[in-house]
Amino acid sequence: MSALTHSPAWLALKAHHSVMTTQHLHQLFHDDPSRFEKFSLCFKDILMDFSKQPVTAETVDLLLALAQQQQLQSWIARMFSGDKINATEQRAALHTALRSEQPVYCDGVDVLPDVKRVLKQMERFAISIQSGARRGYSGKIFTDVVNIGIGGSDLGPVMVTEALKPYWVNGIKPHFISNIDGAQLTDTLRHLNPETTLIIIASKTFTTQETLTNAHSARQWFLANGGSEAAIAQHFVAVSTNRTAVTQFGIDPDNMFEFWDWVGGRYSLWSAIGLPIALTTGMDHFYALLAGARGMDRHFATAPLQQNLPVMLGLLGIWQINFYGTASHAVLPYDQSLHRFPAYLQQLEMESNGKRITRDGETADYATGAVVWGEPGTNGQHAFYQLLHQGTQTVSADFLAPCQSQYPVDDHHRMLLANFFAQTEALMTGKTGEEVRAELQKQGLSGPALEQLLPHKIFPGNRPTTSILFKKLDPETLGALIALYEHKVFVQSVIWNINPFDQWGVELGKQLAGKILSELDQTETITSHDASTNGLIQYFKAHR
Ligand code: G6Q
Repeated sequence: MSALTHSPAWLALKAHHSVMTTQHLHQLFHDDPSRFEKFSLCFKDILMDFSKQPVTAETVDLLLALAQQQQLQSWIARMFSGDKINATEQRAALHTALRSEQPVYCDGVDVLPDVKRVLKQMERFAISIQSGARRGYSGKIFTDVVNIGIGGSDLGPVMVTEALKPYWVNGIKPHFISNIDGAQLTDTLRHLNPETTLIIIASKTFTTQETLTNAHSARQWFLANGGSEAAIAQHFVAVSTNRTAVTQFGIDPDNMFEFWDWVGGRYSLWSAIGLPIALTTGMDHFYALLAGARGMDRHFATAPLQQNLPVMLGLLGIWQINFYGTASHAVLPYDQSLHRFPAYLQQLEMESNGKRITRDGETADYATGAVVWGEPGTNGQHAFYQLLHQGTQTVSADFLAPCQSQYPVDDHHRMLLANFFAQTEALMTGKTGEEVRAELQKQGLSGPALEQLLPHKIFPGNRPTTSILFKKLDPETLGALIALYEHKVFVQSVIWNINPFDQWGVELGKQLAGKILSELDQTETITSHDASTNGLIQYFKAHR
């Protein structure tokens, strides 16, 4: 057994769980009508209601005791102050410095001047593109921005530009190419005119096979469709930490936007990786996004743990994952604009905390994360909610919604929110046998027909949800929401004693394909792998 699962705070929660597990959420609400007031928190326009989680005041106290035991406050301070808490890569994790207004020191040097310098460079560039001062090779203004990047160099900008569509600058459209599958590149570029297309190659390392391959193909497309070598400098820019590789690729370092190794890929949308956001929505809105995240940073760093949204969200996850054994977590935005938010959080959470070795090099004997997934409501209701309501496993869920729609159309938003409230209520209360029986009798059913149908219409309820409501999905609120989840992930990593800032599993993927790639060109039979992999390679070669 690990030190964590042996620890007093853990054991106290375990004992408490054995009592709580006999209680139905419905009963908890019946016993205490003030649950909403007790178990909801506010930060600016964001309300987080966790009263539909199986918690009492004692649960909260015990979770906070666990946070204290794991020295959460000291870890938070270490992260903000630039300690090299990404120990396996000997790096700081300073994404918060990207939105800071105060000096932040890394290796004794204030990083803020560099951060501000690149933000200014982005601002100048965005203004020059939007105003038409900087144009394509034929003198036409830019109308399309293509971001070529993958993982952390893709998901954040995709999610944010989609979420902030109502803020798009007139006449500029973003496109994203991430997959090495030629389908995405072909499908994106075939609609575009090289004369009016700006291409951003976004890669922290500038060595990622998918991105570099797509970048080379985009270059060929540009040259084959009217562009010239001389015009490349006007149409291609890079975002990277690797100046040498950018230069080798043929991009003028003047057209490079820099960031730093203390920015993790999945935490990088606040850096120059956010260039597509700035170009599409305008630098003012990018600054507002940063301001929203900065507000949440301050809240995370200074609010008492009990009133701290990221802390409580993280601890509720611990309660579900480690004590209730909930292995699946759904993110359900009742806002179509957030349709890529679940995919973004999937990377943030699963890449950060999907680890089995602790900071001390031990194998964790406890779960370190759930499978994160989701789709916007109400689409999900007509697809997978069946399992949430009546399946054999419990899935925890975050429901998110704005009070004001960005797209007010007739009665749509009222109906959307009615679904949000109805679903969280139904997941919590369920429907008992007696209720179903009364319903069926009212419909005129009786005898064996009623008895046969009855069990199928029972809903156990007691399904845990957290509701996050906010006034409107403006850039500032979105920034705060993203930072809320970034810090939630950090809180959980501290409890689990793991490093959330490395990603050796991703690195493995980057190495593995390289070896097989050369084998795909060999004519002789491949025998260097297991029988399955050899067989699959042979089949592919025979049928390509
Ligand atoms: C993120 C991961 C990973 C990374 C991509 C792209 O935290 O490290 O998703 O962002 O593999 O890497 P590059 O930006 O270096 O191309």
